[in-house]
Amino acid sequence: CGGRSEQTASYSVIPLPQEVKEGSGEGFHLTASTRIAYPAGNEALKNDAELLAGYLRQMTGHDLKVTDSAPASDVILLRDDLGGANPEGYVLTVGDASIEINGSSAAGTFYGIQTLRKSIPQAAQSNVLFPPVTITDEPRFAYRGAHFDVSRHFFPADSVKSFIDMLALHNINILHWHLTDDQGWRLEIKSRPGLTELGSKRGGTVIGHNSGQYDSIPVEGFYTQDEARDIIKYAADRHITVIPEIDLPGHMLGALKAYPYLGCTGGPYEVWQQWGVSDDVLCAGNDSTYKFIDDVLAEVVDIFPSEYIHVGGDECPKTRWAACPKCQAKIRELGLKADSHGTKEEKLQSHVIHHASDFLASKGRKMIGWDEILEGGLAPGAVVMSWRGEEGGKEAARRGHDVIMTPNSYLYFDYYQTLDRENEPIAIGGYLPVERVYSYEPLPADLTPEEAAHIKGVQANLWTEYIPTFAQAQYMELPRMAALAEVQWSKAPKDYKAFAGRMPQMIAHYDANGYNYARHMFNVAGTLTPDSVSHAIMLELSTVD
Ligand code: NAG
Repeated sequence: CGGRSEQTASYSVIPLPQEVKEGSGEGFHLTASTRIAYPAGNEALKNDAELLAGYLRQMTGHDLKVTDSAPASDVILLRDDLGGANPEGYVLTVGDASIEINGSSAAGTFYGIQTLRKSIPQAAQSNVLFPPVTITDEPRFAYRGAHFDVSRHFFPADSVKSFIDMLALHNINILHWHLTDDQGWRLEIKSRPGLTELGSKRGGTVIGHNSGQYDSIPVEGFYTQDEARDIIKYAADRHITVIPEIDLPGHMLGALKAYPYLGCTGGPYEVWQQWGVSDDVLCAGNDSTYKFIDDVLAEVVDIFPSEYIHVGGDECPKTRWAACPKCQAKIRELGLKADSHGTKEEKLQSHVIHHASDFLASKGRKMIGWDEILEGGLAPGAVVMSWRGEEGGKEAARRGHDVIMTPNSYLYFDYYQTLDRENEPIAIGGYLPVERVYSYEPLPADLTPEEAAHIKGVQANLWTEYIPTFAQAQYMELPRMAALAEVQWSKAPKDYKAFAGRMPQMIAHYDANGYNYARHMFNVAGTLTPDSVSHAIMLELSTVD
């Protein structure tokens, strides 16, 4: 085998495939002469084949040839004609002469590729023996999301692509891209140039937990529409859909800075240098606000091909609206009354969200919002993202709406990973060790099967108030993203010890990619340590690579 050593693959990967059946025979020897073949004319599989070649180069040093004329042996064969109800399902068969990955669609093939790639235990200049096997696999949930806040801190396009690579490694198929907030507007909107000219810049950032002191270090940055399209394509090539979020009517200081007439008081407003919930929000009594929403969403829909567009809806205080003559006039004009569904200001928020939803529907799109969109009445067909626990999600499911579960107590990756406050980088608060993420069960036991069918999936969120660098974003994501992946994908009963045992091989992939991760979550053998282990021990272990 060309004088190279040979490592043996292990199918104990993350997320755990649904069924792994040992085959007979010797297995497949991957060497420099192995070919990767795709059906002639199949562009999607050609792209998948090239990605596979890249992954294999990274783990073995071999630069395998990609071809559309399949040799009889020594070949990794990609197909997408498996059939089957789940478009993301695949069968991976390893024999002596070939490996075949057949998906129900190119996406299914891509997940078979991920499994194959992750079965290589370490990055080395080596051949690989893949033991004979048949793996039959498909995801538990169709929506497997990860959210990335690029407003509180800006991350350049290359970092977003690296984030997308991390998602691919974890079989995640949705990037929820949080593009706007009080601390910065990050997407070019041609009809409103002020959004990025003024709204994407702040003069500094509060030090620590809203200490009242500021660092005076400017933070700025935004994505041009071309850059956004390039990122969407990069994600699509990895079978990932980008869902943009324009957070409204609260969390809007970025926009108010540029267009103060959109606020109830008329401003002036500043791009916020601190964290939390601002009283200043879009004025819901002003016709220009509705025009603004339409104009922004029109461009968003033009850039992003996703079926769903996220319009936020979270944390919109009603103080300004209660005192604003225009908002009160609007409430009268619409005949909004307080009732068991909410106050009249909450009804007004519901009116704004209905407006956005109707606009998106007119463009053939559907709306997602945070669970606050339940207040004052849900827009028809709205998808609810349940973040303040699961209650909002359960209520929405009972009313027949689709739901994405992202309860903060299990899936907010901006929370601390350990109890060690001295040596962990500063975080927003909370305590969310990887074991707790792993323990999350997205289908609440008290829903009927019909209601539970509305829970379309699971997502973890990365808010970046306390995450100024991409290396730290990786640190907060990893290894928790591995636990998330198993919650999203695997149907097998949970077994944390077994999961921890599969982690070292995953870490080899983190290392091969140069990802930063929370090393002190692992002991020398690479097994996850319970957080009760004293920090002294963890620190000592973290120095062992
Ligand atoms: C919430 C806010 C978010 C903030 C995060 C921090 C949602 C939907 N809203 O207060 O803006 O960054 O928590 O954990 O999460």
